[in-house]
Amino acid sequence: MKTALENIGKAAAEALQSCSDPKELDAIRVRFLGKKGELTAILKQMGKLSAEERPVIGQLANEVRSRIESAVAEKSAILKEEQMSRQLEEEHIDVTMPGRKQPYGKAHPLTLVMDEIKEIFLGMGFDVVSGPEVEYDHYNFEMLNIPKDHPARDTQDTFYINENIVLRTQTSPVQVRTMETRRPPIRVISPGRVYRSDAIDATHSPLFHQIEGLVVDKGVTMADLKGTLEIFVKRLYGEDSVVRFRPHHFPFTEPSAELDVMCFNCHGKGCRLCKGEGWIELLGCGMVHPKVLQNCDIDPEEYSGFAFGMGLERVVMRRFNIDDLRLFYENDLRFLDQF
Ligand code: 2NM
Repeated sequence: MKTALENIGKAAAEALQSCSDPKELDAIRVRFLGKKGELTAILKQMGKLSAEERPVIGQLANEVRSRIESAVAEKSAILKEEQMSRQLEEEHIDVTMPGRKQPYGKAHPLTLVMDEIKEIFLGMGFDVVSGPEVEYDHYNFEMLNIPKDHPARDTQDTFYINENIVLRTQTSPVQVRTMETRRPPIRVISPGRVYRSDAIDATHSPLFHQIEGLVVDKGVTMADLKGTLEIFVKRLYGEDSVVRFRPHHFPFTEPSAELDVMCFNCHGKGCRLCKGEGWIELLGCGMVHPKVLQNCDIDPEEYSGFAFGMGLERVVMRRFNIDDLRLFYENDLRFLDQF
């Protein structure tokens, strides 16, 4: 029995020696010290011993037990410490390491040119106004003197939400709202997204951007329109730009015109850029129709105004020599990085 106890002590010491993780340590503890463990099994046989042997073996058994217990406790402390230093090593942060570089984002080409155009008009005393993209038929058409049977109202062009509500096809409804809520003098531009039910190709998109402008005051004339827009074009395309006004028709202006810029590539001779025309169409404009003023409760006998509208995409495409407008909406960084 003495030998058996000594063997248990040795076996426990060896097992602890090679033990390297807390689970294994627990198994060792149970194996040697547990209720069904090896030491208990031996002690259960104590009854068979003689009265002289019993205290000797009893003492030895207690010694072996406490040796194993303290060895287990010691090992447990060592393992905990190892675990802690491993964790510290893993979670170690090198505060001297350089940060990961975050590339700067940049403004979209449409935003760049839009900001430039806004800046030009702000410099001439215009306010920038905005309004809803989901708009009442009333503001998008009715108030602008676009009658029910006008081709511009055709479902081919307009996205209808329901009978009375559309996605705005131009930003003019914003100007109507401005005329309703402000009294002259009014000088505003309304840049923003507009929607038309077009098939997508290199020059058409169901979503594009417009900048429209409006001036209403006493004594505003076609000369103010021409002067303002000529200054705008020279600030946008350079002081040596040449413009011309061609008669046109819009339901919301009378008279109406389109403004062309002389082709800066061929100076009017005709080339690929201007498709042989020598001139590039830039915007539509005109004197606000008396009916439109009246609709907004502005007396056309007392006040007059001019308005204009242009598409942003075409201006940006010419500026950066971009041949496909779909590039604006694809968010491909290889494209966007170039501006
Ligand atoms: C254009 C062309 C001509 C225009 C008219 C108005 C309003 F609300 F005052 F009547 N806003 N914008 C206008 C005039 C827009 O776009 C080609």
